Parts: sequence; structure tokens; C-alpha cells
Amino acid sequence: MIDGMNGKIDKSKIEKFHDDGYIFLPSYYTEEQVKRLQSESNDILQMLIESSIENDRLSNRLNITQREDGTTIVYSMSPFFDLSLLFREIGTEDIPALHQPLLDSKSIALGNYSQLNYKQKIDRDLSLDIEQGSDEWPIHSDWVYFEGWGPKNMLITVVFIDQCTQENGAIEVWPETHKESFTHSKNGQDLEVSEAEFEERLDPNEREHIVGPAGSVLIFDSRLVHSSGPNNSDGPRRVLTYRHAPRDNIEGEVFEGVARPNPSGGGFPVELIESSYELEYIRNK
Ligand SMILES: O=C(O)CCC(=O)C(=O)O
Repeated sequence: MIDGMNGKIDKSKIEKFHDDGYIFLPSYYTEEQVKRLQSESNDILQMLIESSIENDRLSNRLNITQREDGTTIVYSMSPFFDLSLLFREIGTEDIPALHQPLLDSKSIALGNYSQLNYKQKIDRDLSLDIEQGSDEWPIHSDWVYFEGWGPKNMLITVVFIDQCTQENGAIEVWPETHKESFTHSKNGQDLEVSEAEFEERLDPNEREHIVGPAGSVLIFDSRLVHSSGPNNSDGPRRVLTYRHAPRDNIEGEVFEGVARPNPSGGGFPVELIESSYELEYIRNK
């Protein structure tokens, strides 16, 4: 639907993907397309915040934290496949076309595991229960969340909605770490590479900050170790993060290019609850 313009995945990029575990396509989307991404992100956030306030209940799609410095930050929002045709079609059309040279079978979006990471300050008093936390992402690989049940050869695709810089908390990757496996330990709800493994096997000097303009696209192997720092700028640092897997590795139904894998085989979809609150808000409005 909003076909990217630049950065076809040629032979050298395929090699880099296999060697380093990631590839970066700067300015993949045009400025005009970026404006659509930004306005869609703004509209969704506004709707979710207004409807949370109206219903006196924080939407379960939203992860909002209060940093130590007192700032309230929208950390992430998920799922969004039912909220945005634009974002869904990027996941079911643009990204699978991009993935084609990297996978053996058609790329399928794992709809319930896609997020919009806002890293965005909000000044409003929400008068809702907000937990203390940070806007950093721990050092981890995504695969550890899926190991044992998830589809093999998963790819993570990140679409930059804003320019990503070191100051605003760009994603950092450790090249080649997709070839190994790292022990993770629990940190609250998250998993992170254990301190011992970090000390022994990860060199902070080898970490690469993936910085670039809005509209850029980063694709990485789900086993690649990555993280991100806090947003120290005044503006948001928004990225869409999609998870995809080859069709051949997905058990169960695929509908319109989307699968909904779940470790327990079931699990009640969050959006079926959330949409009742959102529609209530929209009707009242
Ligand atoms: O948005 C970010 O800065 C990092 C996201 C991330 O690490 C993840 O989704 O696994």
C-alpha cells in the first residue's frame, strides 16, 4: 500500500544479513509516506489516551511508565493490526515483499507480536495508575521469548517513524550475535542477557547504534542481541516493530497474511476487550 522507494535487497545485503544478522535501509520510505506514518501514530495515541481517560482505565494496549526524573513516557503500544489499515498493510504487503530474498517461503506477519514503540513524553496528568520504570530496552534477543514454541527463522523489522539518534534512544545491535545463544535472566517482565554473559561475551565497543532518518527500515534476525537507551530529547522516538516468520515454519492458520501464534495455543486477544472501551469512547464523542 505505501511501497517503499529505496533500498532493494541485493546480493551484498543478503550476505550482510547472514554475516552480521541485520541490514539497514536508510530513507526507505519517502517524506510524504513518513508524514502518513507520523499522523497515524499521533491519531492512535490520542484516541487511546482520550479513551483511557474517558473510561478511567488505562488501555491494555498502552505501556506507559513514569521515569525516575518524573517524566511520563509512552513506552509502547500493542497490538495494532486491528487499529490501523496503514500499519497492517505495511506488515502484510510492504515487508513481505522486502523479506522475499531473505526467506525460503512467504513472509507472514505475527500480528499479535507487533508493536509501536513511542518513547514519547506526555505532559498531561492522566490521573491513572502509572508504574515507575524506564524507557530503555534491556540487552536481549527477541528469540528467547519464542524459543521452544515460536516459528523458526523469525525476522524483526523496524520502521523508523521519527529520525533515530543516539540522543533519542536509537536501537543498538551487537553484530554476529545471531550465530550464538545467550543466557537471559528475568528483569521484571523482561528478559535480558545475564550479567555474567554480558561481561564475558559482549563487548560494548562492538555495539552499533542504528541511527538514521525517519522512513528508514532495519531488518534483523530474531536471535540478534540488541537494546536501546533512554530518549533524552524532547521529541518522540517512534518505531514500528514487526515480527514475521516464513509460512513453512508457522503451524496453524494464516489469514490475509497474518498469523496469531500463541504459546498456549489460545489466549484471549487483548484487542477484543480493548475495542469495546475504544468504541464506547468514540460513540460518546
Ligand atoms: O524500540 C526499541 O528501542 C527497542 C525495541 C526492542 O528491543 C524490541 O522490541 O525487542
